[in-house]
Amino acid sequence: MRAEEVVNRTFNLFEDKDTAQCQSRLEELCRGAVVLRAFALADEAPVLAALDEVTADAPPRHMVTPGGFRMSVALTNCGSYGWVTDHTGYRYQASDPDSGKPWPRMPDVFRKVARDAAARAGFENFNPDACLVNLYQPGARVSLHQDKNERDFSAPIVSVSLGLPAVFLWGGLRRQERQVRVQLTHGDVMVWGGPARLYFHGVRPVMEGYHPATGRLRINLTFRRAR
Ligand code: MD3
Ligand code: FE
Repeated sequence: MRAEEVVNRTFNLFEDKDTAQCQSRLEELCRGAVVLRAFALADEAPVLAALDEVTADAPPRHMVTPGGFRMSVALTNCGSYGWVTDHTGYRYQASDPDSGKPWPRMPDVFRKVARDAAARAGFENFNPDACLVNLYQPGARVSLHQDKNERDFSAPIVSVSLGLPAVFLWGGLRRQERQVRVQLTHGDVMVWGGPARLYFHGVRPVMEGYHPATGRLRINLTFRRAR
């Protein structure tokens, strides 16, 4: 699908917002990319409790990109593998580079939300082995990139947004393609796979604010099959 078609289809969907919301709040951005509005709210309390345990075991930290830039997002991981970056490159590894310990195990409620969201979007039997936890303080952003450090691209990616809202940038297979902006709020879940799996994406700087669940933070849980 060409970028212009993606944009047109997206705008048509937005014009048709009432219809989209009636279909249990599932919005299809393009083939393979779905937003499930408020999907994680049913499990909000256990998700937040489990998140506290993960961040207590493996505290979020600012990593450095291979180019030498300190990321504005602080990150940690849970599951068998964690995504890390340093001056040598991006990769998945089984241990936390700060502590040398294995990452905390993936909480059952995380796995369940990710699996159920993937199934709702049409990807049955999603079995993530990695959960990246991104913490955004006001001003933090993620520049346009592709997720391509995973071994095989047949599994989808599931992303849970918590706390402060953010504007998500949704591009195409080429960096130059124009981007659609999607507002993501507390409890929204996005699922990408198939033809959308390698789309460029990013996050605009998070605005100052306060959310009862997370305080002055946006938190994103990104579930992937890494190995
Ligand atoms: C779009 N995180 O950690 S959601 C990332 O909100 C990342 O913290 C953002 O991009 C965040 O890599 C965006 C995750 C996401 C993951 C995979 C995608 C968005 C995607 C693959 C294709 C298109
Ligand atoms: Fe990404």
